[in-house]
Amino acid sequence: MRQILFTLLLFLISHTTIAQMILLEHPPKHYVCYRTSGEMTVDGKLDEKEWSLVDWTDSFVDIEGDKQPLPYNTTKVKMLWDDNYLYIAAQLEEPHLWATYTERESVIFHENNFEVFIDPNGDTHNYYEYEVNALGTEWDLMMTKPYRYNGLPINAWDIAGLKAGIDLQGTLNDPSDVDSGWTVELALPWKTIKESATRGAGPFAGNQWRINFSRVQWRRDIVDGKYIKTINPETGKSYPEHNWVWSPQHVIDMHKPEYWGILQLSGSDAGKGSENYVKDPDFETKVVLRELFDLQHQYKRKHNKFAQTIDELGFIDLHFRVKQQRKVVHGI
Ligand SMILES: [Ca+2]
Ligand SMILES: [Ca+2]
Ligand SMILES: [Ca+2]
Ligand SMILES: [Ca+2]
Repeated sequence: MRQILFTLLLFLISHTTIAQMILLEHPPKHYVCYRTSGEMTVDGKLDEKEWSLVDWTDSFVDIEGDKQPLPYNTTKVKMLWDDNYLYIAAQLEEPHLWATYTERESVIFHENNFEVFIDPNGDTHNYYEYEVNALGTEWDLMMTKPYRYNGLPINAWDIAGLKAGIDLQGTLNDPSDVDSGWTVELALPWKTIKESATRGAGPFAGNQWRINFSRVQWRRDIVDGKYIKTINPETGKSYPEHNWVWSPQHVIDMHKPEYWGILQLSGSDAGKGSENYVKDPDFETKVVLRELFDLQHQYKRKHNKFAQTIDELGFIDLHFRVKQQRKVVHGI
């Protein structure tokens, strides 16, 4: 039944503008997150034994995936969890450490930063965003929905109880030398971040949450011993920023949670056994349904109402095609 539903949906949608469908060919990345039983000191230094027991993610790629060149600085992440926290460690290679924002809730991505996006129940609504720079200045917010569905950013929302540590491997805002990079270590309390999980469910082994990481990187020049954003002589303005991410979004938009990676919580302790990633058997069906959801919203923007029939969404020869598809699927 599951396969038939998927095949039918795929067929219905196969001749429309295909946005989400790229996920069928390029599924989101995934990470199996093991438990830590040790004391984690959230100071940006990844010298806890538990960190050495778990793998890094793949290095980040451009937000648009293989349409763009690979980033010129490496970024990667590790994760661990216990009953109280989700721990995240990020290593950002950076020859020129640069950060000036010191005010909490600044728009941190106007400078170089590291970002975390979490959607506990994967429904693409009620999700969190966290940004931090090399000074440890933070911006955290909750989104009711993605911006394209008129979602609201709730900046007053904070990750209550968050612990964050930054460690610099070099000198900040000093272009006279070449730095190695910076590390970010975070402990996000489940008590806070589980609030928008389905029925507020806490973490449990086998649970899967949607998560992605982004690094914003600006082109920079050194003028009079200081960093400035590189100006495009054709526009007189700075070049657009690079967006480097763990799981590619395929478009320049982090606010598509359906493209984010998948975090699977393991019941095993780090270094003791390994667990396979378990793919959601409904993954493909959800991709197709989200495409229909997007098409409906596109239709609404144009016509100020949702389509009442599938034909209105552009499936002109639907009945013929469904009939043909039944022949293929059922032989009738
Ligand atoms: Ca530490
Ligand atoms: Ca959600
Ligand atoms: Ca906030
Ligand atoms: Ca430096």
